[in-house]
Amino acid sequence: LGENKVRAHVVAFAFPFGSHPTPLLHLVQRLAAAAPDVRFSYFNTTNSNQKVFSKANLHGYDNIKPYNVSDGAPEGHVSSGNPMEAIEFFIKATPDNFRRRLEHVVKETGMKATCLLTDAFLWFSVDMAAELGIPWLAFWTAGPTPISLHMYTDVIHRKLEQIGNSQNQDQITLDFLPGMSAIHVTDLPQEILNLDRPFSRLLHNMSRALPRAAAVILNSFHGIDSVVEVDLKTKLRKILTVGPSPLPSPSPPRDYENGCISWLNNHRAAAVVYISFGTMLTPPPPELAALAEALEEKQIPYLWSFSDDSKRNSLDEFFDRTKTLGQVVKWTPQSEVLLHPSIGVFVTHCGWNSVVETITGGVPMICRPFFGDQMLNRRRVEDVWRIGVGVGGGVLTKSGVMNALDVVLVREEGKKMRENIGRLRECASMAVAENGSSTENFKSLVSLIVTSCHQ
Ligand code: U2F
Repeated sequence: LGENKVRAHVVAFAFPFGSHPTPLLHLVQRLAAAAPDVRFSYFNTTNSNQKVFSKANLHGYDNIKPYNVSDGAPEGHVSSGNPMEAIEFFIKATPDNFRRRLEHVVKETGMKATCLLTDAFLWFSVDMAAELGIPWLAFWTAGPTPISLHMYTDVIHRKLEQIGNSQNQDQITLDFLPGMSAIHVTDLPQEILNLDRPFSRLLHNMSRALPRAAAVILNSFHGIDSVVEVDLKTKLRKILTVGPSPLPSPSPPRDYENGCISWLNNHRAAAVVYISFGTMLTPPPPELAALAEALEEKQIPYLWSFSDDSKRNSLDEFFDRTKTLGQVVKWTPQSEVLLHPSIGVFVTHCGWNSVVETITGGVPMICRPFFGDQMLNRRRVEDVWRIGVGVGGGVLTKSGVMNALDVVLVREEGKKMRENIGRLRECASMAVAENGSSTENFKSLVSLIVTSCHQ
């Protein structure tokens, strides 16, 4: 990168937990390819940078530079294994960790930041950007429903106070909010219901800061939640849906790592169950056992992404017995897996990236949500878009999984789900086609970034 040609300097701040840093890096990669003479500095904690960059391929992206910031954990601290502990240490370290690194980078490169592109969670960026006189671009890694509900946190609290204990919480829907009549109070994330914890306060502060962002970017597409999208437009200065994001193509192909794509090639169309619970959680052992028993009893081929070694022991015998039936791997090239014709159903926790990837692949879901926005996504999937099914009682049981597998793979309802997902997939491909809404929004984003150096 010829420094004297560089016009703008985009500084990206990652939220270093779960899958958050990866979609931000993908967005930075897309932007870096579209604007080769803009410099991108990507800030993330040391640990998370190591993980993200070991999977990413930055070959050819000379205009992206990673930088480490402190994760806030006290020196020598031994983790309790509770992810909230690490999140709270990190929150305490912000914004100073990012601010100090930014000062170093500006000194080292002689280039002022011309724009902050940060995970929306890092709401303090709005003040930092204002101090620097540059725009804040907030990247929301989940769907339109949860961001809208965060913006309505105060309204929801007032309404729930009014209702008091007079009604069974199970029965109360959010029909007083635009596009939310299908959502139940019991689907709401704890971070909206209970504002006592530092992480909830972070998200509450975010909801108040977002209207000041120059733009809010979503890995979503026009038409998936139209009423919510229209309503969000009245609250935010600019909303740019830019998904589904094409992944920067890896080289060498990731399949070389464990051969799961070649394994899928040997299976009939829509015959295989794909299982993954994302980057942050593994179901408790009794649920894992129930899922395994259902697969074995039904003799359904499976591809299982299982990265938590501490919980894998309990299934060792099952994996051994079913070696010819299924494959268990630590990591799959998931978006490619979901595009493979042999996949018939996806057992998922309903993380937003998984939902978008499965829509792109046209694969219906069996949903076992755990926390955050996952229950909201499950509700849309099952009751609104009708492209998947939950499991009876909300937890994985042998009979519940067997029934859900029948619904999706054998019964008429499954066929209907595939038709419905086909329609959403069509919306997604229209959005990313030439002149499609996501394509045009992405161009607006590039232009915001390129012109940020003239402000
Ligand atoms: C948090 O979600 P997660 O990171 O747990 O789950 P996803 O949003 O579904 O993202 C998982 C990503 O990891 C990829 C997969 C997704 O892009 O393709 N992956 C893979 O490539 N190979 C594998 O073997 C397994 C996964 C949070 F918990 C959710 O509630 C939020 O919705 C989400 C977004 O904010 O972040």
